Amino acid sequence: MSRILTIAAAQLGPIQRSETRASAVARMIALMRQAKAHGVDLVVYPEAALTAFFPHWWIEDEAEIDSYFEAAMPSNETAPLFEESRRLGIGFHLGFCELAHEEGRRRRFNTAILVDKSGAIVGKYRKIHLPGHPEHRPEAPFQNLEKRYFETGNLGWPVWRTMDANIGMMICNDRRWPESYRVMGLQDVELIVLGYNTPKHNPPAPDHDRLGNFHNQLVMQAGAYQNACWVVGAAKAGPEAGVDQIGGSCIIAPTGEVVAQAVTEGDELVIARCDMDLGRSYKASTFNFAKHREPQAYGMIVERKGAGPLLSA
Ligand code: ING
Repeated sequence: MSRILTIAAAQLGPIQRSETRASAVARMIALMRQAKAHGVDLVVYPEAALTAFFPHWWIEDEAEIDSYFEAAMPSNETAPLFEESRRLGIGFHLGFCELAHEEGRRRRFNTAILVDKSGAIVGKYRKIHLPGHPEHRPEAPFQNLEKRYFETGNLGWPVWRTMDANIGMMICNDRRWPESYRVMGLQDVELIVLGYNTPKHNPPAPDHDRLGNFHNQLVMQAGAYQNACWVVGAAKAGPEAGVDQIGGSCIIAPTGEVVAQAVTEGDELVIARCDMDLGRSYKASTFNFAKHREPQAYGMIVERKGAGPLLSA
């Protein structure tokens, strides 16, 4: 009996600074209802899907910063999404900015949750690779201040058994780092879901801009193939609060092939039937980790943060 999950990457167009959470949630519910008509089991929404991506601008007022965070999940504004999930019997992934109170202090994370078909939160992940810079760069056309507004995620990369599959999460910049996939690959992950906000222009490296969509797919295809798992990426796309962001939401098979992708930069469902057993032949041969990996040779990957002296020196 094959384990088919029909999955939708629910790409969102821009959420402007003036747009309310209620409006964003209404857009997401509309996509969830469309997904139901296609027999979808799991809907993947983007990173920071409730508001404009505020790390793109410098904010000093603490209350204004907190206004982009969720102090509860679900909250009054997001409860309708959970209720619709339960009513339709559809699970979902949601990226949002989490305000937590742990170890006696207020803590801010770039977070994602996995919700099952009963509307219950199965798992939570907090973004580990925070790109950009903590300081204000007034000369740049926009900022990327995730290192200022968020703490590094402290939950690792867990994998959960739900919907009869091993499902894990990462967030945006995590997808560019092979370690993110491999930690989950070593837990026999079968599906990784992620959201992203990726500007078309990268101020510190404008010569990379022409390759934005290529790099987006390259890293997810590599991660999928090298860990024999499905990867689903959902963009917050289009011109948002003065920053133009790539779309390119897609569903990638354990073969490394892109099986479905977005063709707009707005709200768009990208749907595919995903056989959770498709990675088995790779995990039994090419990527049989237990048989072929050589961890004793990999020490440098964990011991060093940045590049260091040549082993041959
Ligand atoms: N955004 C971007 C990302 O990793 C970025 C940062 C943009 C990196 C362009 C490289 C090039 O997709 C987030 N939110 O991580």
